[in-house]
Amino acid sequence: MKKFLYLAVAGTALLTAACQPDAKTEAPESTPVVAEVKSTEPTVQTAKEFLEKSEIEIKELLYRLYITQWINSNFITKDTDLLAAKVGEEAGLLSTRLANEAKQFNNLKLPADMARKMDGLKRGSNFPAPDKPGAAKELSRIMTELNSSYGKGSFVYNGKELALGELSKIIATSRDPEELQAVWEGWRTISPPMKNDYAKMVKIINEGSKELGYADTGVLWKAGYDMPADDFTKEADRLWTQVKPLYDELHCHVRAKLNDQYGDEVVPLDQPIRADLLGNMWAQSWGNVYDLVKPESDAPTVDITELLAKAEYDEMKMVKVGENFFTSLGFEPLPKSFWKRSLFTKPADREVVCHASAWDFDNPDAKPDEKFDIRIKMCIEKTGEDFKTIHHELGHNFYQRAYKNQPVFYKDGANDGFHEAIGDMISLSITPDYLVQIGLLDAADVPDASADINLLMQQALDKVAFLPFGIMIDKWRWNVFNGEYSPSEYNSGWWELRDFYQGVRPPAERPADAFDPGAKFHIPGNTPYMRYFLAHILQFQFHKAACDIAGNEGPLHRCSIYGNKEVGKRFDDMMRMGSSKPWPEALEAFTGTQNMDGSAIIEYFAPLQTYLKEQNKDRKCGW
Ligand code: X8Z
Ligand code: ZN
Repeated sequence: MKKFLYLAVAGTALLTAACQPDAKTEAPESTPVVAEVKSTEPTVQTAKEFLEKSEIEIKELLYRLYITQWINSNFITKDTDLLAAKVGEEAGLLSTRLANEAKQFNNLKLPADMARKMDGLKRGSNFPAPDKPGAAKELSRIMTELNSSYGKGSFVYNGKELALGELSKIIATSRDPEELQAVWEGWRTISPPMKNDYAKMVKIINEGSKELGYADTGVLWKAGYDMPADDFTKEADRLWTQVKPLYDELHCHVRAKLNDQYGDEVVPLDQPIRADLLGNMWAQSWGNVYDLVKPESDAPTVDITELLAKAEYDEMKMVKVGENFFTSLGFEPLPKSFWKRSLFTKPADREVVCHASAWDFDNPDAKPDEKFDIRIKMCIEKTGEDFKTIHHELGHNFYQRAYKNQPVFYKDGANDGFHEAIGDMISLSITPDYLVQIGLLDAADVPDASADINLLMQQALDKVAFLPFGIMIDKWRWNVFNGEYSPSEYNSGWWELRDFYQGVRPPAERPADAFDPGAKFHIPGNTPYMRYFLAHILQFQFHKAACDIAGNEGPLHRCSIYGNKEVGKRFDDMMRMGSSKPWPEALEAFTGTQNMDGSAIIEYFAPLQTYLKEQNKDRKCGW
C-alpha cells in the first residue's frame, strides 16, 4: 500500500450508533472556528461545501506528494530528500488545518456519509504535526530522512559492502551460527544513528495527536477501526488469543528441530530461539528454514524458487503471472502505464527504497484515459517468497482500482488490514494444482495427500510464525507513544516484547546504543503495522469464504479459486466499497459475518496442529 500516506483521508463512522456507542468521548473537543465560514453558524450546507473544497485540496496535494515521494524513493539523494520533505511539510500543514477546520461542525447533526468524511478529516494523519510554526517542517524532515537512511542502509561484511537484499540471502541460506550472528548484528548497525530523530518525531506527533483530541499517537491509530480505541486493543488481543496455541506448538517444534541442527549451546531447549537462526532478518517468517524442520517423510516438496528457475521466469514474467491470477477472476488487466512506470528490479547505479510497495497516483488534471496510474516498486528476486510478495502488491493495486470511483476520503481499505489481506488471500490459492494449471509444475509431480503436512508446514512457517511479530511491532509503538518506554528503554522494551510474543532473543547481548526497531523498515518508514497482523487473520477468512463460494469441498489448504468469476465478482463488490462503510459491513459483503475471526486460520492448519501436538508430546514447550 502507499507507504507514505501522511494524510489519513479514510473515513470512519464514529457516529454510526450500532458499533460506536462511545463516539462522543472519542471525538475531539470543539475548537475555535477557522477559515472563511468563521462568522457564520455552521450548517449542513456549509459542511457540504467544506467537504467539497477539502476534497479538491487533498487531491491536488496528494498527487504532488506521491509523485515527489515516488521520485525520492526511486532515486535517493540529498536533493530528492529535500523536495520530498518540502511537500511532506505541505501535506502535514494541510492535514492539520483541515482537521481543525472540521471541528467547527462538531455540534452539527450531519447525514451519516458526511459525518464519516468529517471524522476522517478530524483524525488528521497517522503522523500529525501540531499547529505551531516549524513543527510540520521538522516532522517532515525527520520522516523523510529516516525513510531514506533505511533505504541506503548497508554493512561491510568480509570486505564487501552489502545491502539488505544480499544480507538477507545470507540469513536465509547460511547454517553457520557465527556467520548468521555477524550478518544479523551487522545490519543492525544502520539504526543507532536514527534513534535521536525518532525520539524527536515521537514528541512532535504526540503533541499533534493531543491537539486532535487523542491522548497520544497510539490512541489516534487505534481510533481508525470503527470502534473506540480501547475496544480495538481488546480486539487485537482477542484475535491473538485465538491463534496463540497454534503458534506455541509451532515454536516448540521448530526449536527442537533447530536444536537437532545446532545443539544445546546455540539452541537451548528452555529458552527463546536465537532470532538470527530463523531464516529471515527479523525472524518474522521462517519459510527459509523449512529444510531444517520439515516432516521426515518421503513426500516431495514443491519448491517454487526451483520451479521458477526451471521455467526460466524473469521478474516481469513473475508479475505477468500474478496479474493473470486477478484477470482469471474477472478483473481487467493492469493499465499500460503500470508496465511502463513500475520498478521491478534493483537499479545498479543508484540508491532506492527496495522494500516492496504499491502506489496509486490519481492525477486530477490528467486526461480521462491517463487518469488511472497504479504502480509497484520492488527489487524482485526470482524466489517463491517474492513471487508471493508480487501477488501481495498487486492485491493493493487491484483494490486501488476497484475503489477508484469513490471520493478521495474513501479511497482506502475497509480497514488497513483489508488492504494488506487482498493479495495474500490470492496467494493462498497458489496450490500445487494451480501451479500445474499455469504450467509451472508437472501434473506427475503434484504431491498426494500424504504430503499435506509438508505443504502445511511450509505455509505455517510463513503465516503462523508471522502472527506474534505482526502484533508486537505496534504494541512496541503504542508503548513508545504513551510514554511507557522512554528513549533509553526503546531497545530493552523491543526485546521484552520479542521475547513475550515471539519467544525469540538476540544472539548476544545488544550494545548500549542499539536501536533495533530502526532496522525494520516500518519503523523508520513510519508505516503502522497492526494491519499485517489483522491481514494474517483476514486472509484466511477471505480464503475460506472464497472457497465456500467456489463450492470447494476439500481441505482449505488444497483449495484454489483460480479462474472463478463468481468469487471475483463477490470480491470486487467488497473492494469497490473502499472505506465508504464501516469495515464490518465490507466484511459481511464478502464473508457473511461482521467479525474478524481466527477460526479460519485454525481450520486451515488443523491437520498440522494435530501433527505438531504429537511431535511435541514429550517435549517441554515454552520459554
Ligand atoms: O511490508 C510488507 C509488504 C508491503 S505493504 C511487502 N509486508 C510486511 C513486511 O514485510 O514486514 C508484507 C508482510 C509484512
Ligand atoms: Zn502491503
